[in-house]
Amino acid sequence: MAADLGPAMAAQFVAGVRSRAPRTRDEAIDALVAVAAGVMSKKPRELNLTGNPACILFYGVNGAGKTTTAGKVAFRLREQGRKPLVVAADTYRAAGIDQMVAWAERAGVPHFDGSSGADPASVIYDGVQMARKRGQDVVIADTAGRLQTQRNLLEELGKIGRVMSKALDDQPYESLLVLDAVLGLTSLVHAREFNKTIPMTGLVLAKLDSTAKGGAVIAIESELDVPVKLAGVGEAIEDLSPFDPAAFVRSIFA
Ligand SMILES: Nc1nc2c(ncn2[C@@H]2O[C@H](COP(=O)(O)OP(=O)(O)O)[C@@H](O)[C@H]2O)c(=O)[nH]1
Ligand SMILES: [Mg+2]
Repeated sequence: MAADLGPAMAAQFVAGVRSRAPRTRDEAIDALVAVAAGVMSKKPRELNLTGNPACILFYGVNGAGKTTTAGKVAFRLREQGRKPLVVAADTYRAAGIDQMVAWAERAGVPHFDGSSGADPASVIYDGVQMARKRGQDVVIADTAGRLQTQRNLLEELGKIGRVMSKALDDQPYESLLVLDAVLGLTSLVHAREFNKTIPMTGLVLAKLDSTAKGGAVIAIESELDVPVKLAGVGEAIEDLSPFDPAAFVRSIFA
């Protein structure tokens, strides 16, 4: 656990718990929850879906869970009576588009597909126009995996963000970095670099059902002030959950 928190955050937890002088195990857990609440982001954890159309952009490293989460969110929003359009903008590989299309079909929502090799920013721009034309009120955009060390791919993501803002006449949209709970503190390095590239409004913590506990998000929230807004809790379409920081802290220290 301490490894996931990182040394600075772990020290802060130890000091914070000591100062509360817990006498029982339950009091110690309550103290951990209180310390976590003090360092984690206070921004709202609900998705802001007020735009016209509302947009949710997913990005992150390969295999983090972007496409799966986009499919789950499409399904959830459709169930809630929204009219999502999925935009398959992982144009880096043909399989990237196919995977998003398969999830959109599972979710029962329409999709707008980039062609293999197309400029993802243009695909997303066109997707927003398509959503307006068809009366779809939420755009869910999937993108190719990229590493924080791949300069050109990071620049491409920066451009995607700028084009998204332009397509939306500067209305806010959800810009979500998807993190794999299994990656531990490596995620902090990813989050720092992505956050410099595109205005980030939230995090998704995927694979929270795995043996990994994802404690690194506490350090990420503390340093960057971006809240985890969604958690992936399995591979099925309904395996998406809101993120409850207190429950999360209890589960990682239990
Ligand atoms: N157990 C579990 N597996 C997940 C979750 N989210 C994604 N995965 C799996 O992680 C792998 C990569 O997911 P994918 O969405 O393709 O990642 P992407 O490369 O970021 O688009 C797939 O095998 C998914 O089934 C989750 O919340 N829990
Ligand atoms: Mg993908």
